Amino acid sequence: MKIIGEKINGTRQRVAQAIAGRDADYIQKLAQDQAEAGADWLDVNAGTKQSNEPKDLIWLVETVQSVVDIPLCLDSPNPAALTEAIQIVERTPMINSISGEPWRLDGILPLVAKHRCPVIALAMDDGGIPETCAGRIDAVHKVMQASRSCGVPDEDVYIDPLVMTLATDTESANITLETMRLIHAQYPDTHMSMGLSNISFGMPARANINRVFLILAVAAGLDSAIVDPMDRELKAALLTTQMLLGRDRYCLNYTRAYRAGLFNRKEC
Ligand code: THG
Repeated sequence: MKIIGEKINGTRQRVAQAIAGRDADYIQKLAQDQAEAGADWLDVNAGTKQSNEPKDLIWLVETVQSVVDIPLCLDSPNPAALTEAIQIVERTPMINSISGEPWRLDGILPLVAKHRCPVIALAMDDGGIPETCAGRIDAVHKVMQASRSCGVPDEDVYIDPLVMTLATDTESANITLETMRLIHAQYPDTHMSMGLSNISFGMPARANINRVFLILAVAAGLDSAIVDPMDRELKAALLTTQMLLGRDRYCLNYTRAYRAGLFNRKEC
């Protein structure tokens, strides 16, 4: 299971402030904490208006990669911002994201093919986010047809079934999980990723919802996610799930984490 750290996201108010005020210390602490917690990639999302985005994203990339050596996940729909950011990254980044929207496929897929980056592909198209599984799978077909025709191997594609908050639709987790099962059956060589914390926007006790949803999603085929890597209980739940599903040889990861104190209540 690959973890993408979610914290450096300009839609979070404190991060938006830090970007606007060029507060490198605040961003660098978020980067170091997530890297130490074991993140495989760090999501960087400038969250700003299109005109500011390239320079804000460049500043974030430079600020983050001067203190950590894990790769970045460049989170932007904007081909111009991604094109600039990819010139200055020190390690091959993940691109977040493409979708079935032609302007994103045309603007971003050539970058992905040229730099051989892993890429997140959203299950949506120019009609927006489909409400049904069938609509989301249709969008995935469009993206996969385009990525294959650009020579991007399926193994480099992380399909995102899309997670909407339960607060506005109590079926939203079911729709995401069913979409995942269909994707897993039809595109077995791709990976699957999601923005886990979206599920709990506007709800109380968010960490609890995120944690249980992660377990259900892993059972449905999720092998990567944008999450809070510092949530120790989330990590404990994940290790336990992987072990129960037979994905932890000799229970090594679980027992190692136990010895390292992950399940120690005091420290949770
Ligand atoms: N798919 C893809 N990329 C994405 C999303 C997605 N990028 C952005 C977003 N959705 C995923 N990232 C976040 C980041 C933070 C939160 C939710 C999604 C969030 N954080 C809370 C906060 O900041 O206060 C609480 C969580 C916490 O305590 O850390 O809500 O769907 N491809």
